[in-house]
Amino acid sequence: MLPQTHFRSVFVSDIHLGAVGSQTEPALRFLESVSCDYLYLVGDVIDGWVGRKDRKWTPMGTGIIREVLEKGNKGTVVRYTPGNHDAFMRRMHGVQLGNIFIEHSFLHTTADGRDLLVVHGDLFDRSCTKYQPVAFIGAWAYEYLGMANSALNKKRNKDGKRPIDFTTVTKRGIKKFIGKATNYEQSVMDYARESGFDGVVCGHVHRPQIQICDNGFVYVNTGDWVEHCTAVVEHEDGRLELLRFSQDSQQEFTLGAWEAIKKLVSPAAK
Ligand SMILES: [Mn+2]
Repeated sequence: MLPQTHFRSVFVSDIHLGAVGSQTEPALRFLESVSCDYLYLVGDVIDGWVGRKDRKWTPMGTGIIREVLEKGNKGTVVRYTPGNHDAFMRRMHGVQLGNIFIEHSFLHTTADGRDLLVVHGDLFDRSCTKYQPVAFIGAWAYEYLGMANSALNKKRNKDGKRPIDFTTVTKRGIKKFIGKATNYEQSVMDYARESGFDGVVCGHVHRPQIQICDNGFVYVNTGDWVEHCTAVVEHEDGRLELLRFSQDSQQEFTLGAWEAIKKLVSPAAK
């Protein structure tokens, strides 16, 4: 077995297993090379949209599923928030299979105490929502974000903080966040910030990014395994780092082959 590097958390999304163009082998190599306390599958991991002709499930795809199951068996908490390409998995929200949890969204608290909303993010993409009536979007948003929201309120309650009225923020506000913001990133950030999170981890748009805003709010996009081959890791001290698989080193994979395309040092603890 390859030597594994340990991180507190690993976030991956948009592997699009089964789709032509999925860089399944580098994704598998990456997952095999890391161990972690928390593994977040941030949606579009399996691509259920692919038609018969284009179908391209490979043994590597099976390898990824097996690797995820194995990590779960060894004690990693696996949290899977399905996306629009693996929306069939959304029917299983609330299901726990061993150490694998399937929910629409999660609250992840970093080692340095930041509360992050983890969600695939297609809800905030106007091209996915523009033909839907407001009432539908509101109901969808409420269910979709409910798990992370109630987890945040439970935590705030424990910390002696006032609960956040998510019904108002989510049901009435979602159209505002989706409709008025200039872009996807801004919509996601506006929603998460107004909902009391300290940051958001999403995927969906295949634009890997770590961005720290003025008030320390952090926007994290895990990128994808079609074009970029990226993942985000959380170190033991809560630092988040975006990693990219280097094309040149696909033959002999080691963690040294990762090019840290942006390193994020956490802002001072709250
Ligand atoms: Mn998506």
